[in-house]
Amino acid sequence: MLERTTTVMTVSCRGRLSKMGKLNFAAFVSTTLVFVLLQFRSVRGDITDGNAEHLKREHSLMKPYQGVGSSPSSQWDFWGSTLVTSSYIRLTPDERSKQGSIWNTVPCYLKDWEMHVQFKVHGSGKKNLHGDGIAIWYTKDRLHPGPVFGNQDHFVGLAIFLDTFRNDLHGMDRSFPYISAMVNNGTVGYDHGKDGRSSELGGCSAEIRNREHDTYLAIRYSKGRLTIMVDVDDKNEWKECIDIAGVRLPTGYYFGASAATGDLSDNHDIISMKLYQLMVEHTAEEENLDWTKIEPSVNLLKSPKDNIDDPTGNFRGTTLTGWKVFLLLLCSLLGIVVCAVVGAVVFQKRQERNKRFY
Ligand SMILES: *[C@@H]1O[C@H](CO)[C@@H](O)[C@H](O)[C@H]1NC(C)=O
Ligand SMILES: [Ca+2]
Repeated sequence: MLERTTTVMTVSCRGRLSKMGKLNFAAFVSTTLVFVLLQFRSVRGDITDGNAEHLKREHSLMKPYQGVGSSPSSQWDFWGSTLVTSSYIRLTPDERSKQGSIWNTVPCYLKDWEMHVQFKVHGSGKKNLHGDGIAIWYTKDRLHPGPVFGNQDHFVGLAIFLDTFRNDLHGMDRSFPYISAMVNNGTVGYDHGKDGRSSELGGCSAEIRNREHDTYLAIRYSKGRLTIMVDVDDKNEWKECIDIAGVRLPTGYYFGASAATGDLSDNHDIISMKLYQLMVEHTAEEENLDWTKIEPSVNLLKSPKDNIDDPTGNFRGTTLTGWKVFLLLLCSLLGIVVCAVVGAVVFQKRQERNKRFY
C-alpha cells in the first residue's frame, strides 16, 4: 500500500520539529496535537491512502494482472500495441506510430472516488525527442481508438493527459512533460497542435520521464471537485497539480488508459491503477438524483483561484468551522508553551554544564 503523506501541514510540522533534537518531547506533543486536530478535520472526504477497505478491486488493475483480457469474465481488456506482462502493462513500446489502450469493463457507479495510477514513461529518446504520452480516462465510451493519445476525439467524460511532447512551439511559457485535465461533452475536439491548451481545465509540469524511482498520479473526484496530484520525485508525498471545483461528472462511466507514439516514441507503461471509494456524505436531495444522467461539464464561472478554499495547501477539502479554528489555535498555543518550557529547561541545563567548566 502507498503510505504517502497527503497533508502538507503534517509534513512541514514534522520536518521543522524533528530538527530540534533536544526538544523531542515538545515535538512529540505538538505533532500529536496536530495529528489529533487533523483527525477532527478529516471526518469526511478523507483521502484513502493505505486504506485497503475502500479499494475497489473490480475497477483496479494490479500485478500480476491475472486474467486481463484473456477471459470473458475479465474486468479489463486491451487493444492495439498493448502488451501485458506479469510486472507491467506496456501500452506502447519505444517504437514509432504505436497506439494502445486498456479499459475497465465494469462501469463505475461510485459518486466519490480516487484513482491512483503508477506509471512509467521511459525510452532511449534524448531531450525533447520522445513522445507522445499517456492519457487516463473516465468516459462514457470505452475501447474507441482514435487520435487523442490512442483514444477517440470528441470523447464524453474526463481525460488526464500526461503529454511528454511539446507540439506548440509558441507555448514556451510551460515546460514539458505537462499534465492537464479536460472535461468534454462530446462537442469539443482536442487540439494536438496546441497541446490541448484551449480546452484544458488546468495543469502542471512534471518530470515524469526516465525516472529511476516509481512515479504516481492521483485523480480525485468528490463533490464536484477534481484534484490531480503527482508523486514523481521519490519523496512519497503528493504534490498538487490541479484543483478545481464545479466539475460535474456522471456515474456509470468507464476507467481506461491509453498511449500513443508518433514520429517520436517512448515505452508507456502502466504498473497499477487502484480505485478507492471515498466515504462522503450527500444530502438526501443529492442522493435522489439520477447520477447516471449528469452531463459532463465544468462551471467556468469559478476561476481556478476561487477553488482554493484552504490556504494551507491542505486538500482534504473540509473547511475549518469556528470551533475547529479555536481548537487549532488552542493546540498551537499549547504546543508553543510546551516547546518554550522544554526549551528553557534544556537551556538552563546547558548553562549549568557550561558553568562547571569555568
Ligand atoms: C457542451 O459543451 C459546450 C462547450 O463547453 C457547450 O457550449 C454546450 O452547451 C454543451 N452541450 C451540452 C448539450 O451540454
Ligand atoms: Ca503534445
